[in-house]
Amino acid sequence: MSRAQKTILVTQQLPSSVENRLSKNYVAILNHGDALTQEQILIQAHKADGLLVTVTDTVDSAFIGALPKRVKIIANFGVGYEHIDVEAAGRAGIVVTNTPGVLTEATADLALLLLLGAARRAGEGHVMMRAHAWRGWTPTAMVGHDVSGKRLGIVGLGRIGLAVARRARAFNMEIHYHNRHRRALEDEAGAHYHGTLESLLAVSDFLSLHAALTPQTRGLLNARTLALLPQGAVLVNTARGDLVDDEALVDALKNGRVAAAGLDVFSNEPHIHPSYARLDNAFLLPHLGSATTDTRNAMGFCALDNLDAFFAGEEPPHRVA
Ligand code: 8YV
Repeated sequence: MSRAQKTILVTQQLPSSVENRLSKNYVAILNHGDALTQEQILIQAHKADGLLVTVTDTVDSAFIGALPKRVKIIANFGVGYEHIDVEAAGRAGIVVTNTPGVLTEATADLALLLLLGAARRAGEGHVMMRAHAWRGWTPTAMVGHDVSGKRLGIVGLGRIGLAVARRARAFNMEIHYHNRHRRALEDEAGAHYHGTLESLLAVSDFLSLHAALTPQTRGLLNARTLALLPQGAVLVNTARGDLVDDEALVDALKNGRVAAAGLDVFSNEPHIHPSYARLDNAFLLPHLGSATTDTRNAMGFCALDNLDAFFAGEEPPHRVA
């Protein structure tokens, strides 16, 4: 069967250039409405040879078990794939792919935006201006925290962590990191390695999370570990909300143990912990890490490259199961 006869079911609207390329090469079942539920996907899946899914789709073992045999590949639009049970997919003989690399720079930019925004109280200032509540400049109003000369702890020095480190050096920050394995010297570029998370936390005036969400990293930052940060540290999360125990972070933001947090990702998106929206020192964005036109196009094309290779009988470039 040629590629043009293969059918791909897409669960969310994609950039038009991506949908156009998909529709040229495949029978594309597109969705320009709300995100599909598992039941809605399953109703249409019997027509599909592949699924193109996003972070909002829960692809768990029950769902995979209910997929018709015809579905042979699940191409994820995104690098993180904790929402897909890759072991269940493997058992079912379904290939899973992701889109690494193409969103590294955009996500690292956003981490710096959060780091600076949280440190310099940009969110509070913006809200004040929008409310016409600014009473004028004073020497003591809305003072924040310097970034220059501070220590930045990076949890997970992978592609995005490295790109954050490169940017932070330009802001004169000292880079520390914790990884399961120490990076090669040329990757470290002077960054200080910590063999344990605890050791990294103790020196992190700023902490930026770049670890994948796994059973081991879920709740990595909790009451115990947050208490190891220097008093008044700033936390940045562009990775996954479930790396952080929300209750513990809310407490730490309330009592000043953590001076500010810049958060782009949350547990149970889009239903964020209600306290975040009430905390002046929480600088919040709605999961914008990869949200630029070029990057979202590149993510879509990367997902299509994976599908093309698979249906050409080749190994997809970014196979994770
Ligand atoms: C994506 C992300 O927008 O790629 C990831 O893992 O978190 C985001 O940048 C999202 O996953 C789209 O599915």
